[in-house]
Amino acid sequence: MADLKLIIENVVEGNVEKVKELTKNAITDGVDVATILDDGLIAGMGAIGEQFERREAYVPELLLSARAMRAGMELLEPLLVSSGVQAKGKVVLGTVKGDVHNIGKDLVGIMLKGAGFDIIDLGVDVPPEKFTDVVGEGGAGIVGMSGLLTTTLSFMKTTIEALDAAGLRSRVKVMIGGAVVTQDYADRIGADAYAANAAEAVNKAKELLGLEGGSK
Ligand code: B1M
Repeated sequence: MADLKLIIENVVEGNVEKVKELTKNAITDGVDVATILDDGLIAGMGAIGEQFERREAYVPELLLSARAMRAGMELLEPLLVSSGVQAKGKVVLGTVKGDVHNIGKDLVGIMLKGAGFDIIDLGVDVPPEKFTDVVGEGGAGIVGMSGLLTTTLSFMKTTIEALDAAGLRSRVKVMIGGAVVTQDYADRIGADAYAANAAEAVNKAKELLGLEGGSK
């Protein structure tokens, strides 16, 4: 437990090398990967987020913490992505237009990959037409959108409308998530699923494609 507390502290401090070292140590000590992620790295981002809300931290500090968290995540990625899993379907993933937050989206991508999905990661600040272009190329079963800003959340709705206008909506399921997204919002904009975290995203994706192990 002491190590996880140190991981939190060093993510908050934005100390990349220390986060790497502590994450490696936790892995070597046999700490469960999900625990390192949830109770160490993500908890650290949560703590700096709270400081940001209280105006005790500012954007540069957030960036340093994000960099430290990503350094830890990179070490966990091979362990989260289990080998030899059969491809379950293709997910086109991106953070919506105007929004550059990528940590949650990347985590969802890693977990989906680990569960056997093919991921086409469009990155951040993805305009609706980019989603429709890629879905138009065929093969995708799910469009996954991440959004962390209230101000740009409406691009999720715009993207669904763009898929509709391009005659592609019936071809794909739409899953959304991110700190400011709710089930209620998903219902209102006509998304097929909402997931609160990366593990739930995997269950919902399976459920959407009618695969075994979905949450229903
Ligand atoms: Co910004 N930011 N940020 N930020 N940032 C938030 C989101 C904020 C809540 C902080 C706050 O005020 N409390 C706030 C948004 C408020 C709002 O709109 N309601 C905010 C703001 C205001 C801003 C700026 C406008 C600040 C400014 O410039 N004044 C600016 C906007 C830039 C832009 O996008 N245009 C900005 C910038 C930044 C940084 C660049 C400095 C940095 C991002 C670095 C990066 O991503 N590379 C940053 C960060 C780090 C945060 C906080 C602190 C942490 C976000 C994070 O990575 N969390 C965040 C505060 C917070 O969330 N508590 C905040 C960890 C991550 C694992 O969680 O992304 O929620 P999350 O993902 C989860 C789930 O939500 C879910 O699964 C993930 C894993 O469990 N999930 C999905 C996510 N996507 C999903 C998709 C799915 C399913 C589930 O299906 C497809």
